[in-house]
Amino acid sequence: MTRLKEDDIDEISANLSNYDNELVKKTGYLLSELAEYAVCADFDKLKSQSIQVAVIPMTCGQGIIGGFGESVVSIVKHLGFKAWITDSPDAGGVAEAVQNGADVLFMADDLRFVAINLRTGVISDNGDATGKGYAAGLERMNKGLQEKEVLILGAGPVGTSAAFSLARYKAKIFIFDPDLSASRTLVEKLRKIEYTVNVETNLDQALKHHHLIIDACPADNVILRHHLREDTQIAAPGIPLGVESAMIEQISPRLLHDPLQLGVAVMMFEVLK
Ligand code: 2YC
Repeated sequence: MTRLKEDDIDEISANLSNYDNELVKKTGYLLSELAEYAVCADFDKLKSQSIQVAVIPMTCGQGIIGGFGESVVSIVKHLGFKAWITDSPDAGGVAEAVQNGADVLFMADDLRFVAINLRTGVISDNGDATGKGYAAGLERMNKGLQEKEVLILGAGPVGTSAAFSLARYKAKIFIFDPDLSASRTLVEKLRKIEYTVNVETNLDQALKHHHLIIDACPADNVILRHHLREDTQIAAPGIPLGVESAMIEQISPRLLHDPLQLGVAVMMFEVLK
């Protein structure tokens, strides 16, 4: 899993309304609407005012990322909820959050980024939520994916979660992972819900053939100029972005990519289900 750097996230808090404008242009949905859509929730907005969310910095492992907790708070507030970052990190922060009446906790160490609903016990994992959010974004960009071919790059937690959402959208799923056994594991997981996934073994061929792509791999310079067509659309949860930098400007109206926003928004609505 890619660890965010401070400069990946330092613009989030100040640009959330601009983020929403861009998202509406591409998907027709605001961040809050797309996150609800991704988890098939129909959330009563009035209740949001009564829900308290605490974000707890975690110092373990490689420690705190400057601005990470603050960015999560700003995204959750943008969704209409009350949120704050605890004064203390770690166990002290958890105690502080509970003592101050938090209903939902967000916290991330080096391995997991989770949201926990203290009232219901519902837990959302960032990787799973991000996969759902980006599959939903691509589906809304296309006003439906039924029978459409979608290529997923990366059979990790995000790509796997995206595949389950694509199955719900009845898309024709193709998976490429440099590790063939990872692709095969994903195929087996979807077979359990009787959904077929096709394995791509040649990346260049796959990128030349497919124009609906979920880039869930942590590599840059993977999707290159000669892969891109007028109708190419890319939902890219992967950090760093896989599109070659010279092409980002040109593809941007048909590109979904952010370091944290969509995944956090889906986590929030997932723990309220
Ligand atoms: O500031 C803190 O509390 C740090 N302990 C947060 C560490 C987050 C590490 N994980 C990541 O950077 C990525 C994020 C995109 C979410 C999942 N992994």
